[in-house]
Amino acid sequence: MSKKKDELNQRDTIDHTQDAPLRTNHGLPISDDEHDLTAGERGPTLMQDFHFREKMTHFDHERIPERVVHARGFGVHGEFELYESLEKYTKAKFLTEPGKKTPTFTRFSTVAGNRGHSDTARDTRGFATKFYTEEGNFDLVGNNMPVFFIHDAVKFPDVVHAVKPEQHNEIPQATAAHDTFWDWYSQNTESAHMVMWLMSDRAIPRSYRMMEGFGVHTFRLVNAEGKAHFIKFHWKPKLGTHQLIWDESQMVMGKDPDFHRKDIWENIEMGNYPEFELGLQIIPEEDEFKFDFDVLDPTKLWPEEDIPVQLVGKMTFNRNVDYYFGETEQVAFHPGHIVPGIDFTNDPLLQGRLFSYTDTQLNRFNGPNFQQIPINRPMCPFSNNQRDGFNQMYIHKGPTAHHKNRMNNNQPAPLPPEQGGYEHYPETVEGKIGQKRPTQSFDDHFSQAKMFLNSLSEHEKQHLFDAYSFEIGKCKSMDVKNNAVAVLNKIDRGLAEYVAGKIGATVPEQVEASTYDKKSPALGIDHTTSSLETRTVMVITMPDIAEETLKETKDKLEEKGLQVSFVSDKIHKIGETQLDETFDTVHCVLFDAVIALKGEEPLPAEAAENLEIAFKHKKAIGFGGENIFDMLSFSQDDKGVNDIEKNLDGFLEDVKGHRVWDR
Ligand code: HDE
Repeated sequence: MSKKKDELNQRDTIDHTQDAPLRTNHGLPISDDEHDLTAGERGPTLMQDFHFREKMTHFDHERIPERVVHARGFGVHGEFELYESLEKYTKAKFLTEPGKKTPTFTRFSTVAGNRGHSDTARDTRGFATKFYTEEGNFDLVGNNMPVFFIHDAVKFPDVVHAVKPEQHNEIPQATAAHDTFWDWYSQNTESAHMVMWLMSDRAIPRSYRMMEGFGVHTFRLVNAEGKAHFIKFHWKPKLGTHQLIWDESQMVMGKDPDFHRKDIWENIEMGNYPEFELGLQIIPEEDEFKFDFDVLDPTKLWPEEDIPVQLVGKMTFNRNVDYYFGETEQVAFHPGHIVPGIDFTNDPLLQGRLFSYTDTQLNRFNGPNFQQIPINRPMCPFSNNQRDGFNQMYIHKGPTAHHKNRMNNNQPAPLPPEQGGYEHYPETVEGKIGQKRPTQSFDDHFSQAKMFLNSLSEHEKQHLFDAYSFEIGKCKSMDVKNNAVAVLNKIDRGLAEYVAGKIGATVPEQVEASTYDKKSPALGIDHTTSSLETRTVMVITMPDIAEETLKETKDKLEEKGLQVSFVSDKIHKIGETQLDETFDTVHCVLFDAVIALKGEEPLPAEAAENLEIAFKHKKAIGFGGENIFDMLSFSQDDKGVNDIEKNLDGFLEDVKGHRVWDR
């Protein structure tokens, strides 16, 4: 075991892969780690067994409170590289030197479930990135949806209480499909737009590598001359944005609760580094009132067709964590961690977040020194007069800890803005104190919800209709169901009627649906890039298949970037080729496509089941060898079913298309 500085990150590490004697935390070598100290071989245990006491006490304290929201998460290291200087808009150094590389740490998360829940629950995904810049840490604490449930921070505890398991019985886990959430929804209709996103395919991503990220709030970029622009941050995945099917994601929750974290972990281990481009939407301050949405309202998005997303740099995830707890669990994000050249706006939700994040860390870490934990420390030098507190990690040398001192030449001294000291944007503010929002824009809860619906393809729309039916259908109270449908009636009559028909609710007589007919094609996900890269294929393999066929199939698929698993009824070798998995250890829901290679022997029932489910989930299906269709409800004439010996390209085309939607 050796204790040293990690060169890349200047972090303290202990390398447990090296040989080292077992010692207590105060350094004493231990000679027995298996038996408690007792008086006599069969006698009582002694209090003086300091090793037992230390080991057990440490174990008893191994957990810290899980995050009150976003408890389940997965972190990855990366690097951000800027394409071109943004000095026209900002003086932030990591955004003004073309080609500059900034280390990052990103934590993806689900919002509602507990830490031990499963990855593929229908939920918003957190997408929080810490940039370790030379001017301090900049945290972009975003989600995979561009809007939020509320516009006033004071309502956050209410919406979270409503979506979390109900207080009397702690049921249900990690889902909005219950009465308190839909009761919230019907009484707080500013959620109408965000809930559209939550009921859409965006809420069940195929992979953390295949979803967009959004900063949600409007921030300000401020350049060296003090000129400000309103901006929104976006992350665009190079692999495109892709979804699971709801039935499939429910099955994945059972078959592999770690589906998303495994997917990103394994791809980084294989060197398939996921890439996301950073995008900016920019509105000059003088255009603040030119739109039919309010730039300060986080329940509204800026349509990309009107305000294009400019791609300004790329983040590459290139390293997994060494220690989940030390890095992913202990990372502490804060939307208030900004650097010169980036500033806040008066978005009331953002302002509320600026309070909440430090407060929550005080609860998680039992004191203010969590910033000193390696994953949270800036990589640039830092110094101030803050001292002491629980778990102080540093030896602060010298007698002074007060600002305006002569004893230490007033060090550490503030830096004037010209030399890089942070200066708040001198916005002129005027107004009467009160608890009102601008009614025209903030009170329009349905136009953009309708725009979202207008912009989806037919099958995305159908998924959304079914998601509402599932979620509201899970409620027990007929009042709650009727009230929720009454809100849908204000967005779209067809949606309200469909859901009501499915769940036995009543549609209000009066049609009140929004007439907003604008579309924003960027809101659908069908058009996004799709590639074969890293797509996974389950190859069902019968024992009498020739080894040559296996090798050939694997080579051809891997050549195109696909990841191949041979699956059979038991682990065995065909020739020298080792089969990877069995029907017990994997299932078609964990793959993008399925191929069945059949010889003379009949297809086992498990193989038929996997093929049927893959077909139902609209996955590309390939076959080779003897007729596989005797036991199946579909045939080779169905869409997305290809003989890979005759038409491998057809199969690959279907895999690339993500799903065979028109099957
Ligand atoms: Fe958060 N949020 N949030 N949030 N949030 C937390 O902070 C909060 C909001 C987001 O991987 C908590 O450290 C309030 C919007 C992410 O560690 C807490 C409000 C967006 C993460 C908190 C919001 C987010 C959090 C819980 C409304 C998208 C996970 C643990 C005023 C822009 C970060 C923690 C990670 C976490 C409060 C709204 C994103 C309690 C009060 C909007 C990605 O402080």
